[in-house]
Amino acid sequence: MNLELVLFKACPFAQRVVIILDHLGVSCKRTFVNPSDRPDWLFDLSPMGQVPLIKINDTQVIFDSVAIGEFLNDLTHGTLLSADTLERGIQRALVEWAGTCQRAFGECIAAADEKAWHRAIDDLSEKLSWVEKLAHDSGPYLMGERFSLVDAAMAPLFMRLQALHHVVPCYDSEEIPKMARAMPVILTMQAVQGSIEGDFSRIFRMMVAGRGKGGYVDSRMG
Ligand SMILES: N[C@@H](CCC(=O)N[C@@H](CS)C(=O)NCC(=O)O)C(=O)O
Repeated sequence: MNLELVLFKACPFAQRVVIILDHLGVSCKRTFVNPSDRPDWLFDLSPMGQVPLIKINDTQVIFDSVAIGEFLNDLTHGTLLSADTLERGIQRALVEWAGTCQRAFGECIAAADEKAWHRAIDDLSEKLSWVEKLAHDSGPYLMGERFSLVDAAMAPLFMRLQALHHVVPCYDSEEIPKMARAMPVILTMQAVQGSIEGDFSRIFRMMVAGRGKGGYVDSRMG
């Protein structure tokens, strides 16, 4: 099967797919698109012209990182979702929820001032508390012994949270012990480390400048 992933360089949703591809050992061509100059063909392949999308044998397309992740896992008879029906349902719910957390993170780096920052960080903490609540008591990964689609969905957010934490403290490990336990394990995985091309701290700086120029986080970046 011939696969081609269409992505933006710093898109956290596309990064999930890169992690899954690498973890499963699936080879796939990558086509980068400029987010500020999206080609017309992107809108022919994906309803909102969003990335990621994956082309299969140049004829079929699957859009949305959640659907692509499940497709790749099915394709390889992978173990990124639990064999247990109930556990699999919870994992799927968390993969979806990770997207909501990711968007809440975007509001944090976009905060115009301190008041907006506190509002955004409180909202993110509240959203992350659901991941903490549903994560397994024992690790090393969020859902137990095995790396799962939940870890792949949260990895790009963990990378960004860690970068933000160096600039402005944005979480208390004692309040999120299960995530704090899984975060370093996930972030040091080869598939995660290799999922962003280039220096992530530079990319993060650009993300903040793009979303929140002159705002609370940007003004603290020095
Ligand atoms: N639910 C989608 C979200 C994808 C998404 O928001 N992609 C962003 C880039 S990170 C995008 O294409 N933004 C352009 C737009 O929404 O117009 C997924 O999980 O794939």
